[in-house]
Amino acid sequence: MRGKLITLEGGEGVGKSTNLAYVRNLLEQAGVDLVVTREPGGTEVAEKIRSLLLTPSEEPIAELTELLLVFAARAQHVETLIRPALERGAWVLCDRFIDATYAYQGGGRAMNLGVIAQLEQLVLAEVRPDITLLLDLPVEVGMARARARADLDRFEQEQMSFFESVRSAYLARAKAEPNRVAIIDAQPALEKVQLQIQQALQQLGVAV
Ligand code: Z5A
Repeated sequence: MRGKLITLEGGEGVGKSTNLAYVRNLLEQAGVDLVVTREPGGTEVAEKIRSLLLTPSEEPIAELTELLLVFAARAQHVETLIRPALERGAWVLCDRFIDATYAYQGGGRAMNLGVIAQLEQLVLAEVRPDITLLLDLPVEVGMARARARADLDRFEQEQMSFFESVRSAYLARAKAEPNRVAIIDAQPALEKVQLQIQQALQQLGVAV
């Protein structure tokens, strides 16, 4: 039987890395054969593209270049890692995926959603997330957490209005697909966030 693709999404500082470890642990305890990966990245070549995307450079990266790099990394990731894993029945837990493109390039950069949809169809074909956990947080809270954690990458150096657009685009995706996307309030203490994650996975039919 084909495996499930579970994705974790959200803006800056929402706690994706922290909660990815929690979801991984829940699924492994449930005996799931699990592949854990991330975007952009997840394979040797895609990780090289990630580094191009995240490292601040003197030469600005044009918006279209950024979009195509995101999808180039994804094409490599889907072809060589995600689809083969799903086809052999493994589950894939991915830190960011297609919703991030609609949020960052579609929302943050205001790029044409029709173009994104065409690239989505070309690159993903039949591969779509079964379940998405959207960690949601007011932008100023997330930015304060991100700033306290480490140096800011190329995206994290954007203006607040960029992140407000990212957040709105994510919430619009969740509203459009409530059976796939669970909104998790990422503001309370970690235990409360993780309780919501556990409940969402149960409600979405993932037995843990
Ligand atoms: N990008 C794109 O533009 N288009 C695309 O299609 C894709 C990606 C796929 C890389 O993402 C960038 O790529 C991303 C968009 C772009 N933009 N950026 N930046 P990334 O996922 O690798 O980068 P990230 O957003 O920095 O993710 P992260 O490392 O998982 O960070 P995080 O969500 O902030 O998680 P964290 O490090 O676990 O948490 C942040 C801090 O908050 C940390 O100190 C925690 O201890 C703390 N924390 C977590 N939860 C709590 C609670 N509940 N209370 C208090 N403090 C907490």
